[in-house]
Amino acid sequence: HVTVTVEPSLQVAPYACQRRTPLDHPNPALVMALETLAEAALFAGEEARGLAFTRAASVLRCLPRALQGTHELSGLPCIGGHSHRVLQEVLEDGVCAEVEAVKQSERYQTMKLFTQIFGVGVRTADCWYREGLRSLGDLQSHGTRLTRQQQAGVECFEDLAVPVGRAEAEGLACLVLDAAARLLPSASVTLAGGFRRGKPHGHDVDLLLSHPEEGREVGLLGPLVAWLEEQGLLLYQHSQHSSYTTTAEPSSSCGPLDRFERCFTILRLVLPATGTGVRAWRAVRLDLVVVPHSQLPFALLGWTGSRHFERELRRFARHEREMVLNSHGLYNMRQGTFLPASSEEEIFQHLGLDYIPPTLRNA
Ligand code: 8DG
Ligand code: MN
Ligand code: MN
Repeated sequence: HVTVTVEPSLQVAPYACQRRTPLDHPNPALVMALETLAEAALFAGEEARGLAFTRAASVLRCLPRALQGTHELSGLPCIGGHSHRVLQEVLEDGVCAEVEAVKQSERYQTMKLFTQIFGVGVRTADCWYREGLRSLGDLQSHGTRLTRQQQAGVECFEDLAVPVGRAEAEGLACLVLDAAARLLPSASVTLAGGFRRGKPHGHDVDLLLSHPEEGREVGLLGPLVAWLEEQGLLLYQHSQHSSYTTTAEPSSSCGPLDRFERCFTILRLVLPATGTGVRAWRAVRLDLVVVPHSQLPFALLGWTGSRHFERELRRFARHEREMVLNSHGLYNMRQGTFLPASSEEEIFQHLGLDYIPPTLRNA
């Protein structure tokens, strides 16, 4: 007799914040193809097209098994005609000609290089590309004017291209916690960003500083940064003051930017002892964000990512709940009130969403 196994049909909710998306998933080639096109669209300044590819890629990221064929795509949300063709080609031929052409193109490779520089966004990279610049060497030989931040980014480029390991990130979190607790007893430090989602590597280290007593966190960052400087650990820093006011109209339209006091740094990460003649440190990016205790669950949710998961949470809040979510709070537009929360779980409850733990937010 014959045994026929029928794979259960794939069910995917429309918003990424309604889905459980682990770090490792069974469709890496398909996801990579779509994410390359998403990136290329952003490099071309076509944000809507980029978002469409990102949404399609995110749907594939959450599938529990490998996609069997394009017949399975019909029930899935967010897969447009273009994404459909790309997926079909990768399923049938292993690669998609359009994706391969993008990856080979001078434009894509140069934009990828330039936007990887700390302090360089798509617009700056695009200007440089149109001026004919193609390499870091070109920036120097053409005497391109760089901001202090970009200058530091170019100087540390090779170091910053090396991924930060989890142990290194946790080491930095401990270093910052020790220093913060000496300056302010009971200060807390939380490792957010990709590491909180379970990623083994990251392009930077994102730390949230707080204190269990509201208001005590004020004035911590300056002395902390000064201490790092005294230790000779600071290669670059720029700070921003808090610009948060409760009277300001809540907004989720300003992208991932929030109004916390923060410091963007490049730190000298001291490496374990090695042989003679080997440099004993490496430059790494560290973001420090100061958060009042009452806003900590919102900041934690906002700074854990992924960026797409955050964007979807905010879109869900606005369009499905008439609420505004950002890293400071959750605002109910119908009632005209802020909804406080003492944990991430409570924020999901307010939104009427099943709780998604950090390791399943890799949308
Ligand atoms: P990686 O470093 O491992 O490459 O990935 P990641 O940790 O997920 O990316 P990230 O670029 O470090 O961003 C981490 C999260 O922090 C992401 O969800 C977006 C968020 N984030 C910023 N900047 C800001 C900001 O200014 N305000 C808020 N609220 N969030 C921000 O990166
Ligand atoms: Mn990060
Ligand atoms: Mn960051």
